[in-house]
Amino acid sequence: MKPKILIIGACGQIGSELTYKLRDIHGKDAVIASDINYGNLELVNSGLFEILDAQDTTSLKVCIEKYSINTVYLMAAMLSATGEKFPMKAWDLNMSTLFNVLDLAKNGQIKKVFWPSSIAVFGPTTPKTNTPQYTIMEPTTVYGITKQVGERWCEYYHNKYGVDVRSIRYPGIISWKTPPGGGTTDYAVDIYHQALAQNAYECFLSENTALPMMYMDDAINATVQIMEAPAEAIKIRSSYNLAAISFTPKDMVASIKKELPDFSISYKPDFRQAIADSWPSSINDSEARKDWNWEHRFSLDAITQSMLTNLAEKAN
Ligand code: AKB
Repeated sequence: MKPKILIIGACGQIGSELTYKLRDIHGKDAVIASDINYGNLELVNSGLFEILDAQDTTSLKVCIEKYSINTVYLMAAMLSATGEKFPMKAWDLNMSTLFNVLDLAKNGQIKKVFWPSSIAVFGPTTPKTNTPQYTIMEPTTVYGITKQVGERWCEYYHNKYGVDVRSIRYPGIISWKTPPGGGTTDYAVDIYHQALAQNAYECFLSENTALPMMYMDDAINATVQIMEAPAEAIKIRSSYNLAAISFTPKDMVASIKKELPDFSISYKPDFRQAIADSWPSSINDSEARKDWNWEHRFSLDAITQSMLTNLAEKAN
């Protein structure tokens, strides 16, 4: 099957880079980017783009038919920090878009779905280090609840209706092209922007808060890899644990200081500290490594070098 791809939420942090990567692989005309508004003009102007509210079943169906789409990447979601401010909006957005896409797949209108889950599916009762694939999951954020419930529904649609849906539990993602929005792990991107702008940063998490993180290049490779794997290789149809590295704000400071020795940080934890404290500090992703050969490439120092170089070039 030659993929004809729709990316929902293409203006966002991961959606934008996924759009560029999938166009490189499958050709410009095979990938239609969509979002609820023109949130990222560079992306909008880079190829086929549709304004689309994926909560609206009819609009989604019309777009799928217009372009004969067979593969959907559903990247639109309200993340953990914003979700706590607008709990019902987060629930409605995250769940209704998933059901709309899963139902189109159930009815045979699309053949393959990618839906991202998150480390937010875990909660304070989950084993905190080297968190296994199968374990206690009692998320305490609305975002985490939507991702956990969503995983159950993905597995259900696969088992009951044969829907080819694939998913990974993203850790915090670090990138320079498009900023993240509304997440608890966003500090790990902001810190590089502020390091270049003013050689200082006020961090909203405490210095020893360890969280699982990953560079965007690794996250995009994982996404492409799981979608390209043969269906028989995908043994888990809820969502795969996925890991690269884990670090604290203090570790980041040490890494940045290797490039910018005068960089300084202060700590002012806010409501996001409680969210971070409820999540694992490291993840066991042996199932992904075994089933579809996942391997990460970027270390913290490699991320720091790439972020500082690319952000500095972008600013000039
Ligand atoms: C967030 O912080 O909410 C996201 C995530 C870990 O899913 N980056």
